[in-house]
Amino acid sequence: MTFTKSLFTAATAIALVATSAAADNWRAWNIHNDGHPNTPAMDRFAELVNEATNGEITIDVFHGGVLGSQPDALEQVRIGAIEVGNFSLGPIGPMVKEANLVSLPFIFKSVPHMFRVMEGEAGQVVAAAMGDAGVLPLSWFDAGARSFYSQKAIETPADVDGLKIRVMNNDLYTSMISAMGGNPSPMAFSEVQQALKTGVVDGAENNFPSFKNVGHYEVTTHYSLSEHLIIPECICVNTAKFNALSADMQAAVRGAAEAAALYQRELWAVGSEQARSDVEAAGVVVTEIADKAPFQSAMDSVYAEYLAANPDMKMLVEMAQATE
Ligand code: BDP
Repeated sequence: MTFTKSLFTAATAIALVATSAAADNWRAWNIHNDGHPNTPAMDRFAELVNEATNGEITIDVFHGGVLGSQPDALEQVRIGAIEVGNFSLGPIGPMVKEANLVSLPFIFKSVPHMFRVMEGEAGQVVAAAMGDAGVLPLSWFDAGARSFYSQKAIETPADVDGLKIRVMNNDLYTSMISAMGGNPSPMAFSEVQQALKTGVVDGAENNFPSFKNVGHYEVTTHYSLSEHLIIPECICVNTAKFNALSADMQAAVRGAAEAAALYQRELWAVGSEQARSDVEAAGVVVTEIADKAPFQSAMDSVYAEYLAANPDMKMLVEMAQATE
């Protein structure tokens, strides 16, 4: 009995040593720099993971997109070369069909509506499909709404006609711009400021914090509140890496991601107001659009073509639209 017990104790001791020797160091991708709400939120995520796992998992967060463009980094996380990151669901659409739900213009009525959908049944379908594809979402970040900016106010879809507009990599966004008569130009985020400055594009679309933080506002005169896309972001982890963790470690990492997301949403609320007033103070004219119906009806053809090509997405779209 004593012998068995001491053997057991010795085995446990060896196992403990082995576990701490195998402490896992993860790399996290973040496209944003200091001054953007997601940067301290990702730092907080790393701190919380370290605490909650007693240092068994440590995370180095690489800010400013230094580990690569968003489509590249997504592929890296999918194959496990980078463990985790803060991603927009926009560029995930080409990789995970279900994630494209959120890239249909005006699919959400508001940011709270987006969260209700993502936290409901439709969100579970999207999350499961992302996990199956290798990028498992652990929590959702607020990314506000995206609006157009250019050297003139955009108050109706006709104002987009003939403009070259930068979009993220996703066919739904090129269709969205084409439906208004514009010329879509998919481009990496890091190239947009220069493209606006040199006139390679006439405009782009983003939320206030991103518009401000990488200096797009310095080379643009008008920001028009079309709010055509409300795209959630995630803390997404390589699925195999996460599944290989013990149940306790999984709970610790998920809990850290959820807490970091709540922190991010607080930072976002303050930061997006601040970014708006900063760009206005710098001289950008912000135009309210009282009636967005013309923009919404300009998207009818985008929905029709999309659902004709992806009939299996109809149920998910209806589920989102039926969510109160
Ligand atoms: C920002 C998102 C970031 C995108 C960027 C873009 O947070 O993930 O890469 O927009 O437009 O709002 O590329």
